[in-house]
Amino acid sequence: MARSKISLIGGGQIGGVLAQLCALRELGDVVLFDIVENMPQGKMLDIAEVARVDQFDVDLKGTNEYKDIAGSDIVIVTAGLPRKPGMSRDDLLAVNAKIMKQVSEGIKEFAPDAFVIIISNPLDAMVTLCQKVTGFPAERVMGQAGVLDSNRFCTFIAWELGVSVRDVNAMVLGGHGDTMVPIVRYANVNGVPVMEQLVRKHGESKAKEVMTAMVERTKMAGGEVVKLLGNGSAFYSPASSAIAMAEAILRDQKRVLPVCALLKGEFGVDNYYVGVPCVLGADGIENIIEFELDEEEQALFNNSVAAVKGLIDELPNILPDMADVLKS
Ligand code: TXD
Repeated sequence: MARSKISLIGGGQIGGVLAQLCALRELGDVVLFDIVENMPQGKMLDIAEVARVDQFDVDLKGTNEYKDIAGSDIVIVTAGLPRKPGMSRDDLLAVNAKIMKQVSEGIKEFAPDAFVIIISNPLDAMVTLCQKVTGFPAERVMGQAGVLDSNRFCTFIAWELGVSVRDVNAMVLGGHGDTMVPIVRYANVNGVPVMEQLVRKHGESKAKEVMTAMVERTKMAGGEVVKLLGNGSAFYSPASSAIAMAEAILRDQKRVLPVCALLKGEFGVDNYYVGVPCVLGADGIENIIEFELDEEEQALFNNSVAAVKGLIDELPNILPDMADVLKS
């Protein structure tokens, strides 16, 4: 069987980790594209030169030319600026929208059959823009945010309860911004509700406080890393999260993961990209798993969708030549 081909657009912090993870897991041959000359070639040479130690057999290529992404099964996009301390993801809209337009045109021309996973921020707006520019079917264009945000929530729960994070299930829905919605009601440790464990540990009122603190930390977790790093944003965790999505598609795993997907009426939202639980397999987003939100969750979800809408509404001002496509 021929190897899969994965192209990574953006060879910075996340792009480099993505390339290494693809190689370590032998997901397929990898192309790393960046506009900076020599840098992607250098990173791929560096990774290739440890193939014997790490025991992988895949071809690795760094490039500055879009033609090298031809025949890709999956394209993962990290091109764009990361935040600096004090910035919100939304502050990146104007500069990253211009980059995303260029990148999407490259993908459309050279990898028209690929699945596309966007990582660049502000995530939901960047996925929307990529889908509009490429015109690819929505099940082939998606964003990574929820896998990471949910994993952050699971991590804080595991630390609080002193259990393995592998046994924690908790999801974060909505847009990948300060309004994201950690779903408390369904958070569980191998089926046992987290809230019940917190009440047993702390008593009713303290349990709520502890949960609220974990929810708030989850929402601000990206900023916490940005502040500590001082320069740039999280890169190991978004890379691993996107690899889980790519692997689910390439190996037809039917994983249920929170994915930034185009909603067509699900959760009461029409024609916007936001994070919801999806089945990922060989056909990309094969199903959106809808479930009943309670009144408070739905209100928080709607608020998050409204924040995404606000960004989408700004796109035609940033890209006036795209106004018609963006309205379609
Ligand atoms: O979970 C998530 N979705 C995220 C997203 C979590 C953390 C960070 N997230 C966002 O990913 C972050 O806000 C940024 O928008 C992207 C990429 O973050 P990274 O840390 O990898 O940024 P770098 O190191 O600056 O790398 C970006 C690369 C850099 O090498 C540039 O030269 C390149 O993008 N770049 C381009 N590549 C191709 N084409 C164009 N036009 C281009 N412009 C810049």
